[in-house]
Amino acid sequence: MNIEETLVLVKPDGVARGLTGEILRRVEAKGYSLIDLRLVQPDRELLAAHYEEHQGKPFYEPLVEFMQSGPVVAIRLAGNRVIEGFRSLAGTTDPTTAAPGTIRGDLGRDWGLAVQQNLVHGSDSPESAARELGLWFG
Ligand code: DAT
Ligand code: MG
Repeated sequence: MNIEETLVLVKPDGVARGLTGEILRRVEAKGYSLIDLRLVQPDRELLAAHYEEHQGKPFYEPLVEFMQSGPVVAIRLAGNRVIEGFRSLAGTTDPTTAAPGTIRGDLGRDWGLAVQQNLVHGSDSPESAARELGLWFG
């Protein structure tokens, strides 16, 4: 067993479309545990720290703007190999090509929305998870 914690975000598009429950259902059905959960209206400072690795990339500004467009559900999620496991549940970054069966593949709307509107975020390593959980949950 390798019990880990990860940061999951239901992004503004997921909250606005009423998909928080469906996303939580998938996460709980997989056997992961909700440790903490909050509705957050993130400010630019939080998002700049969260997306530090992407600063300077062409999609950075639209991404930060989009993430401020409405409330986000932040989840502290625990489970065996949950960092890798949640990213597998989420699917690859672009909803157009994310595999069917994944959150992004099944629920990411393919009607010309920008790639950043891909419903969820999940930390990508133990180091990222520790850093991001600190930012969102203190
Ligand atoms: P992921 O969220 O799958 O970990 P990432 O960390 O590479 O992906 O990028 C963070 C977010 O930025 C991603 O969820 C959506 C957006 N993004 C990434 N690549 C993009 C691109 N080429 N065009 C537009 N948005 C992009
Ligand atoms: Mg990432």
